[in-house]
Amino acid sequence: HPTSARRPTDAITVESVNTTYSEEYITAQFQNRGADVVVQEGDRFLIKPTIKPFEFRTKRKVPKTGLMMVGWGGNNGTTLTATIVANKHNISWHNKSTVQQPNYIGSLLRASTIRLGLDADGKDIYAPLSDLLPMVHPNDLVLGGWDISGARIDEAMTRAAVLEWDLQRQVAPYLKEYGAPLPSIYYPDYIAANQSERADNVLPGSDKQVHLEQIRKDIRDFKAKNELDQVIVFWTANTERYSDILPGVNDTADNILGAIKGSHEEVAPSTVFAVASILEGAPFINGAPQNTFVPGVMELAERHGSFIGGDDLKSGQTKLKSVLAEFLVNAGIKPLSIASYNHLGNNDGWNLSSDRQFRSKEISKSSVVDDMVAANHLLYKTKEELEAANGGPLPAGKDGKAAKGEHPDHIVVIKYVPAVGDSKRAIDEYYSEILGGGRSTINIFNECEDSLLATPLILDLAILAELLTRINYKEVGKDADFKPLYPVLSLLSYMLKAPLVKPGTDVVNSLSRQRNALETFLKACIGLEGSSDLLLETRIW
Ligand code: NAI
Ligand code: DG6
Repeated sequence: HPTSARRPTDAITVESVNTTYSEEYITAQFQNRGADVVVQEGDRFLIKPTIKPFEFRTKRKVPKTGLMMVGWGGNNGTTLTATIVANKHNISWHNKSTVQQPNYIGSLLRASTIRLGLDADGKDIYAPLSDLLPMVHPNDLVLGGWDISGARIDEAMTRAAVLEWDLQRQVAPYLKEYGAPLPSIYYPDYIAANQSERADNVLPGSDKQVHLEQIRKDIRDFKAKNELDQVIVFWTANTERYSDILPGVNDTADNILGAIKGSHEEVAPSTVFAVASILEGAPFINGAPQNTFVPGVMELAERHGSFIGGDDLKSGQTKLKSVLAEFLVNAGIKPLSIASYNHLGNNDGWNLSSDRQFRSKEISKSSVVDDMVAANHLLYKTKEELEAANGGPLPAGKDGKAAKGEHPDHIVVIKYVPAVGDSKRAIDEYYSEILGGGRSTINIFNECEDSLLATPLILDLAILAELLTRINYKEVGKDADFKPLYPVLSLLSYMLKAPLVKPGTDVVNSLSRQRNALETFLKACIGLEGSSDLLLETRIW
């Protein structure tokens, strides 16, 4: 299948004074064009275009990379493992109507393309996104990880009940060779009580420092045993409750290390994994919604220059929302309410049927339209505008919280319905104001296997995170030497519901802006301008 085809790692060559190739590096000059805006009296804007020269340097050698999943025995972990095995061994399988070939459909890197420019006949030429820079092929990822459930990976795949039986039957012998996941950290208070019956593979004791050391050792051992150059650690375990942010406990790097030493109750398993990964220099990505990255963890990542990314895979309903809400607001239509329901019957749904875990998911699913609303003050009055109209501060809302700017009502409901298994049903209503007080209602019903959407995202995140560790930059005229990117990998936002960003910078939820950022960055690394739809040659004589 073309999405799993192995392509040359030097498929794209740029011939330009801006781009140089050595055996070790691709080096590119890039002009970062922006604009400084001053908002002046009387609704006027003064804009000064800016240009900052940069140099990007990418290591060309693709490292031998391991992917260690926390929650390996879950639906995502086992689906990912079976998918890679099927692609690697070219295993096809019968479903009720056809013979299915393995593929990587749903992966931005493997199954989407990028426009490179025009050929001699003026026709657009597209290449797989993964051709832009040398990247790990998913088939080459060495897999491993942890789970609080001791089921072997083949047994866990059967338990997940995601894949067609004929595929399960054929990949099972390969999955059996992986054995069982490594024992993991289980603090029962963090996930739903209904998960306790599968927790039969847990690290003994309650000493969090001992747990931290064990996870660090697991990462080192996995790296050594498989002779890896790089290991990515990925949280695809159950959604945890939020940790309380407490001064002296998890607010600074030193405090979070101290809190682990003192086995403080507000240190979640996912935070221990994040800290272990940071201390081992292994990029850590959080595929679930909880606040693993408490302020102390962010500071620790910065201190060690160790890469982190998150939160929560953006697979279906939220991805569509980030497109639809933007379409409406950018079309000058005003969403008044967005009501999102879904029900599902897998173990994730069961865990989320517990209030505190649902709350984590509700938060990550709810923030996605905020930046689109903030971008259009013609439709949504800002807090300042409301206060000016009110002639003073606004009263608190019905929920007792401080008043904010105008915002559509937005609700998120998730229910557990065992019968539908991994096949999630998502129902959304977008209710909007149109011309002259008219109303528009858009209803959407989506049904699909959750884990088949999530698996390609995990691959994209792991492969991109690895790539971003190989890219260094220099601000020309300012930096003497090349340096790594900022540790919070906000370029991964496309795949994440509540993107983690550099503190003090804005979150971008718009899917098209997220893709554009990634595309522009990867192009910049080979000395190409960002993607533009100006198509000037089609507009002029
Ligand atoms: P799952 O419930 O099938 O798998 C989670 C696995 O984590 C289970 O095998 C469980 O035993 C294990 N686990 C729980 N706590 C653990 C710990 N402390 N250490 C190691 N293992 C632990 O869930 P699924 O469907 O694979 O989803 C995984 C995560 O990804 C969930 O948090 C979910 O909310 C999130 N997610 C899933 C999406 C999807 O479309 N499937 C999309 C977005 C996020
Ligand atoms: C129920 O909402 C289960 C969740 O884990 C979601 O399936 C997952 O977060 C994906 O959400 P979305 O909104 O991207 O479809």
